[in-house]
Parts: sequence; C-alpha cells; structure tokens
Amino acid sequence: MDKEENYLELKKFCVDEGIDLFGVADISQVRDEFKIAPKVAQKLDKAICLGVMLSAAVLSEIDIVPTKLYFHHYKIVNSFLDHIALRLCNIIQKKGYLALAVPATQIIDWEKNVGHLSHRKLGVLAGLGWIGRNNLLVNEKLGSQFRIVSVLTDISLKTDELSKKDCGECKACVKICPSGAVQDNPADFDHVKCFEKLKSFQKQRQAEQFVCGICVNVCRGNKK
Ligand code: B12
Ligand code: SF4
Ligand code: SF4
Repeated sequence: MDKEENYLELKKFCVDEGIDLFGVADISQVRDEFKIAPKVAQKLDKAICLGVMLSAAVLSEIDIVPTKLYFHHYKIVNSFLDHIALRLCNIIQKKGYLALAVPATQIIDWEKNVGHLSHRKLGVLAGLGWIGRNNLLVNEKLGSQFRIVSVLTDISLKTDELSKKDCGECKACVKICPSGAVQDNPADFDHVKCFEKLKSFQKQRQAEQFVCGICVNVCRGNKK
C-alpha cells in the first residue's frame, strides 16, 4: 500500500474510534531530542498525532479554580488517548512495521518537568495547530480544548502541512490567567508562574495532580 492509502486507512480507524484530530509529522529532524533510546528512536521517522476534544460543559464549570469534574475528565481523556494509541500501534505492527505510543501524560524527569517528547511540538509539525499565547497547542476549530497523544512509526505515510494560522488579536487567556504567566508574546510565557499556581491548586486539594484548565476553557482558537 502507498503512503496515501495507509494514511487514509489509519485515519479512518482513529476517526471511527472517536478521535477528533489526526495529523502526521516527519520527525527525522527532531527525534534526537526525544528521551527514547536512540537505537529505537532512529528507526522511527514519523509521528501520528491524535487529539480528542474536551467536554465544553465540564470546562465551562471552571471559573477561577480547577474543578473535581475537570480532574476526572482529564484522567479519562488521557486514558482514552492511550488506549486508541495502543490499538493504532497494534494495527501498524500487524502490517509488519514498528509503532511506539508515547503516553499522553507521563513525566519522566521531575526536576526538568518533561515527558519523553513534546506532544505540542509534534502537533504543530503534524499541522494540528499553532502554539498560542497560553503556551498550548491551539487548533483552528477546537481552540485549546483538546488533549493529544503521539504514535511514532516507520510505516510509509503522507505528512501534513503546517498550519498558517495564529492567535491574531485574541488575548482571552492573557486576561484570565490567575498567575500572570500568559503574555502578549507567546515566547514570553512564564512557566514558573504557571507551575507555582498549579502547585497551589494541588495544595488546596482541587486535584491530586497538576491541573488548571482556566486558559483551556477560554481558548476557542481565535474564532469571532
Ligand atoms: C510536564 C507537563 C506539564 C508541566 C509543565 C512542563 C512544561 N515545561 O511545559 C505542568 C505540570 C506545569 C503542566 C501544566 C499544564 N499542562 Co501539561 N504536560 C506536561 C507533559 C507531560 C510534558 C511536557 C514537556 O515535556 N515539556 C517539555 C518542553 C520542551 O516541551 P513543551 O513545553 O511541550 O513544548 C514546547 C517546546 O517544544 C517549544 N518548542 C521548541 N522548539 C520548537 C519547535 C517547534 C516547531 C515548535 C512548534 C515548538 C517548539 O514550544 C512548545 C510550547 O512551549 C505534556 C505531555 C507531553 N509529553 O508533551 C503535558 C501537556 C503539554 N500538558 C497539557 C495541558 C493541557 C496542561 C495544563 C492546561 C494543565 C491541565 N490539564 O489543566 C497546564 C498548561 C500549562 C501551559 N499553559 O503551558 C497538554 C497540552 C494540550 C494542548 N492542547 O496543548 C499536554 C500535551 C498533555 C496532553 N496529552 O494533551 N504540564
Ligand atoms: S494553566 Fe492556569 S496558571 Fe497556567 S497559564 Fe493556564 S490559566 Fe495560567
Ligand atoms: S485564548 Fe486566544 S490568545 Fe489565548 S491561546 Fe487561545 S486563541 Fe490564542
């Protein structure tokens, strides 16, 4: 099968299973950054990035603190993404290729606070959107109201174009962020202020993990 046919078949599987965003990135220039054994990473030249939308109703309950419903939703959506990624890997493997699912949310270095790789960065390279003022991956249709997972593979696939969109004049997240982390220029995002706020939410027992959701709730992707 050629790369177009493989793309359509894998996309159909994912969409039928409930995936809302599907994109493919060439990772041959970025895989050296991954915290995955080079002997494995070097064999994988594409990332399939999958996104699933969040519940607008659950998000809209968030006002100035994350809610218990949002925390549960966060866990369920991560688990859903990890399951679809596993099933996608099995389909690819049965065709005789390699496929490695990178967990939706797993921190492997607690000092630097990083995962195996950046799903946001791969999402940009797979054409799913752009990095917004809130430092999240923003999609034209879903805003930041989705979570993502990536499957690395060596199967032949066509790749997607980068998005040409950006936040435009929208500054909804700049105004609403309770920590002052979000600035007009996305490059000035203050990771420390954001993390301190998430730690304080956790201390207030809003959630057992570091969640917030305020800048997710307001981001509709520069829609009028
Ligand atoms: C650790 C972590 C955190 C840490 C922060 C660490 C950090 N440095 O960002 C804490 C606990 C604070 C955190 C907070 C949140 N997180 Co978090 N987090 C992660 C996790 C597990 C790893 C992130 C990581 O490794 N970062 C390392 C750095 C290098 O990468 P990065 O920050 O992701 O990406 C930047 C660089 O790649 C840089 N960059 C450098 N070179 C290049 C080149 C190109 C071409 C591009 C495009 C970018 C780029 O731009 C990117 C954006 O700043 C990811 C899952 C994953 N594995 O990606 C989720 C993830 C990033 N988190 C997510 C979310 C939603 C949140 C929260 C909203 C919490 C919540 N759920 O309520 C907040 C938002 C904070 C914010 N506004 O950024 C989502 C983002 C979804 C989206 N639509 O963007 C992710 C992808 C989880 C998921 N599976 O969906 N998170
Ligand atoms: S996650 Fe919360 S504290 Fe961090 S940037 Fe978004 S709104 Fe601000
Ligand atoms: S809320 Fe507006 S400014 Fe903030 S990331 Fe989303 S589109 Fe960009």
